[in-house]
Amino acid sequence: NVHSLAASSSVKALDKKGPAETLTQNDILLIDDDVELVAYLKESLERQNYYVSIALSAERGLKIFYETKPDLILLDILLPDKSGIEVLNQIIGKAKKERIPIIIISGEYSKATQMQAYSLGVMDFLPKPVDIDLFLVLIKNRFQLKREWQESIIVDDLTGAFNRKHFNQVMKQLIGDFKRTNRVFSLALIDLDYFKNVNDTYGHLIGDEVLQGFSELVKNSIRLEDTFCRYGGEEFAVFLPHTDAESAMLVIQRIQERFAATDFFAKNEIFHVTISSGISEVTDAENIADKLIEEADQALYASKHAGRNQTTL
Ligand code: GH3
Ligand code: MG
Ligand code: MG
Ligand code: MG
Repeated sequence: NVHSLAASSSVKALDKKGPAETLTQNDILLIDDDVELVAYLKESLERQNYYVSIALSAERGLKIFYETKPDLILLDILLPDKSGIEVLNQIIGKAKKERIPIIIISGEYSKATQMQAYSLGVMDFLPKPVDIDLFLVLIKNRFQLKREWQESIIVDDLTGAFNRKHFNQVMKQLIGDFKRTNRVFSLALIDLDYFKNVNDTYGHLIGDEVLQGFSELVKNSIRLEDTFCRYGGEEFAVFLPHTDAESAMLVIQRIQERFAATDFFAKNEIFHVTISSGISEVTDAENIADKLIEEADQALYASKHAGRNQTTL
């Protein structure tokens, strides 16, 4: 398993992947029973490089929605099996939570219907016949807004830790500080031990709870000026400004011991999870980010290799 750690060698691989790649979004779900219009809209959208899934009924639309998680939804009101308002009622909660824009396109645009749709939280209601230019520019705007929103996110949903985007920002900022003031800072990389076993034994939801419990513990164990990030799966990082590696080691070891002593409950039993960590400290002004990450990664690897539940400097 030490091997798989090296293979997945976390940080560098993740570092290469810019936000643009993870933010790719062009999947549109079109729910409408007007076959001619559907064909025309699909063709127009695909010419703008969107990918369009088609549902000619409400039932089919709901199925695709739950299975594929589209980035934007176009919804007709008059559908053969049930009303678009009913569809809206079913999906609006999830759509709002995940910021999936829903645009109503309907030949039934009475005030009452529009009121219903807007009250449920729809932002756009386009009457039929559709003006294709207005339609395309509206969609472009909605995607733009969504992208801006996504780019503003710096906190991980599950754990409340900062995400990798923020990790990179903090790294940059600390390096800037170091170059100006020469004050030391440290980086700790933390990986949960045998976490796959936790999932396999107790299930993914319990695994999620362990990640949350761990994150709570870390947040309660570090100073305000320290930054706790999740940059993938069950791998975390802590930046400790104005802290040398020895002091950082004490902080992380305390977390390691407290976590190992934390009781988790599932399947009528108590179980424990441990962490392995690697610490590095900024030394000279060249290649700071790469060096810091590489050294911490190597130290983490050493912790794993030496049997886990430990911290290496
Ligand atoms: P090692 O001690 O070598 O780190 O072993 P490991 O089992 O922790 O390592 P491995 O990388 O093989 O497994 C990591 C697992 O973490 C696999 C993946 O399914 C799980 N995981 C990643 N993210 C999440 C998550 O958000 N929730 C849950 N429940 N599991 C996750
Ligand atoms: Mg219709
Ligand atoms: Mg891992
Ligand atoms: Mg692990």
